[in-house]
Amino acid sequence: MTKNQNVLSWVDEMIELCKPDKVVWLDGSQEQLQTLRDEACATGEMIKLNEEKLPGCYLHRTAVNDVARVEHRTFICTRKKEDAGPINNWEDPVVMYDRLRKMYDGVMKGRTMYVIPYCMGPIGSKLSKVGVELTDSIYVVLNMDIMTRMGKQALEHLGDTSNDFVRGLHSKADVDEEKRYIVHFPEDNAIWSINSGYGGNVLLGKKCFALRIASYQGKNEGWMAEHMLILGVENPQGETKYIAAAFPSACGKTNLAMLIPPEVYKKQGYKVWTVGDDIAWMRIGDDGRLWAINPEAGFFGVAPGTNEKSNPNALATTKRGTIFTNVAHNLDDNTVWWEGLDKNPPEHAKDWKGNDWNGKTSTEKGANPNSRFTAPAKNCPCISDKFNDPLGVPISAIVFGGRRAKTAPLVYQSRSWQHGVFVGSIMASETTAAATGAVGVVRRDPMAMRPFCGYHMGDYFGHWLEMGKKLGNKAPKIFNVNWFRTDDEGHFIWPGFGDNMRVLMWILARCEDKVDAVETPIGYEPKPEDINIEGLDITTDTVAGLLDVDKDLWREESAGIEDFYKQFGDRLPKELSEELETLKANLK
Ligand code: OXD
Ligand code: MN
Repeated sequence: MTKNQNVLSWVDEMIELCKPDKVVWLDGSQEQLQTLRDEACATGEMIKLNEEKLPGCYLHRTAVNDVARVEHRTFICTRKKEDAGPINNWEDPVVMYDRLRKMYDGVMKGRTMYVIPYCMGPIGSKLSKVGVELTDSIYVVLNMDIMTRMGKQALEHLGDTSNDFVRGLHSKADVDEEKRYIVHFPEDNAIWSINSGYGGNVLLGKKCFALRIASYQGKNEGWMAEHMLILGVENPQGETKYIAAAFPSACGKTNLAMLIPPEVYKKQGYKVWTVGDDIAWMRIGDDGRLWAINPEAGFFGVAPGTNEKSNPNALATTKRGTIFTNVAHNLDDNTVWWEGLDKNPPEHAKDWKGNDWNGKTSTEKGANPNSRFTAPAKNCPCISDKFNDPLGVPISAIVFGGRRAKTAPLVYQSRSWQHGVFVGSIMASETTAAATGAVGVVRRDPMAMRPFCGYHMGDYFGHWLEMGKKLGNKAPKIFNVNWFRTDDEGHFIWPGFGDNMRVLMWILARCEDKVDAVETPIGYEPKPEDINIEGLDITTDTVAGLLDVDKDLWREESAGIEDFYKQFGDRLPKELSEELETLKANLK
C-alpha cells in the first residue's frame, strides 16, 4: 500500500517485536471494514444493533477495570526530565523502552496486527498530519475509521519519502490494570499503549497524538494544538465568525459546540455551525490571522446526559454508523439506553457490565458514567460546511471557561493577548459532589490542557506568548466565561445550554468593536444591559450579579495562583508573574 521506507521498516520492526500470526493493512475500503465488523460480532467483541432504528450501529463493552483515561499511568518520556515538566509523569526513555519492549515481546502471538494509516485533519491540508497505529483490536480499527481519515488516503497524504508520521503501537495484551501504560516519546514521534482497550487510551490519534505529541510539535514548528471546540456563528447576512473554546471535562464542551440558538436569535436568522467539539490545531495563515482545523473526523462523546433537550444535534449524530461503548443494551428492541436519555429505562436489558438489568427496579446504573458514543461528524445536523476545508477557519475569539460556583463572572475579556494567556493559565474548575464527594475543590487546569500538554507547562505558556507576538494586532481576542455560578441554595443562576449564545454574541460584538465594556480588576466586562436577556426569566440585575467581581474571593484566588505558579520555577514566563502582580495590585 505504500513505498514509504520509513513506514515499512518501522512496521517490520514492530512485527518482529510483537510477533503477530497475521498482519492486515487497512485500506479504508467498506468491504474490508465490513469483514472486520462481522468478525467482531462473531467473536462477541461487538453486538450489532437494530438495523432499522440504529442502522450501522454497534455496541461494545470494555473490561470492567478499563473505563476511563488513566492519568496516573500516562507518561511523557523526554530525554531530560525537566522537559516533561512538573505536571506530567516522567520516566527515562531508555528505561521505559526497555520495560515496555519486554511487555510487547510476542504479545500478538495468536493475534492479528492491524496497520492503520490515518490522517489527522482534512486530506491535502497543510495543517494535517499523519499517524500509523498498530493494534491487535478490531474495536480500535473501527473507532479509528470514525474518528480519523483512515486508510490509503492517509498514506497518499504522507507521500513516499516523508518521515513526519507518528508511530503508535497498541496492544490490549491482558488488559491488566497493574501493567497499563500510555507512554509518549515526543522526541521520537512515538506512542506506546498497552493493557487497555478504552478509547482515550487506545485511539492514539486523539489525546495521545492530536494533543500530547502535537502540542510538542506545535511548539517546535510554530503552531498550536489545543483542547478546544470550534464553532461558527452565522449572522442573518450570511457572514460566519469562528470561536475556539477550551473547557475542562464535564463543563459542556460538546453541548456548546452544537448549540441551538435561542428563539430571539433564531427568528433573526442566526445559525450556529460545529467545526469541532474537542481539539483544535491552529496556525498563522498567509493573511496573518489564526486559522484552525478540527483534526478529528468524529465525536467521541459522553453518552449519559445526552438527550433531546440537552443536545438534540449530538443525539441525531448517533443514529447511524455509531459505536456505543459501555451503555445499557435494551433487549426488547436491540437498541441502547443511558441515564439521562429519557424517563423510560428499559426493563429487559443488560447493563454496561453485561449483567441482566431492569431499569425500572434496579438501583445500579445501566450505563457507565463515562460510557461513550463514537459517531461520524458528517452525521451532525449542524456540521459546518468548512469541516473538510483544507484551509480551516479564521478564529476571531478564544474563550476559556471552567466550573466556578462563585469566583469567576459570567464573562470577561482580557486586556491584551499577554493578559489572555494569564487568564488561560489560571483556568480552574470545581469538582462536583457527584464526582468526588467534596464540593468546590478547585483543580487548576491551564487552558484545559493539564492532562494533555506533552511538554513543560511553563514552556507551553511561553509558546502561547510567542504566538501572540507573531499574531500582533491580528490576534484573536481572549475571553473567559463561567456558566456555573450558583445562588445561596446552590442552583445555577444562568440558564446555560443554548442561552450561552447570548454571551457569545457579546464576545463577537467586542471582536468587531461594536460594543463598549467596563474595566474591572480582572479585565473588561459587559455592561449588564449589553447581554441580551429577551425571552429569559432573569433580569438585568441578575446579570449584574453574575458579573460581580468579589475582591475578597479574587484575593484568595491570587494566593492560589501564586502557589500553583511556584512549581514552574524559572520556566514560568516573567510576563505571567507580571500579570499576577497587576491582578494583586488591582485588588488592593
Ligand atoms: C476527554 C475527552 O477526556 O474528550 O477530555 O474524552
Ligand atoms: Mn476532551
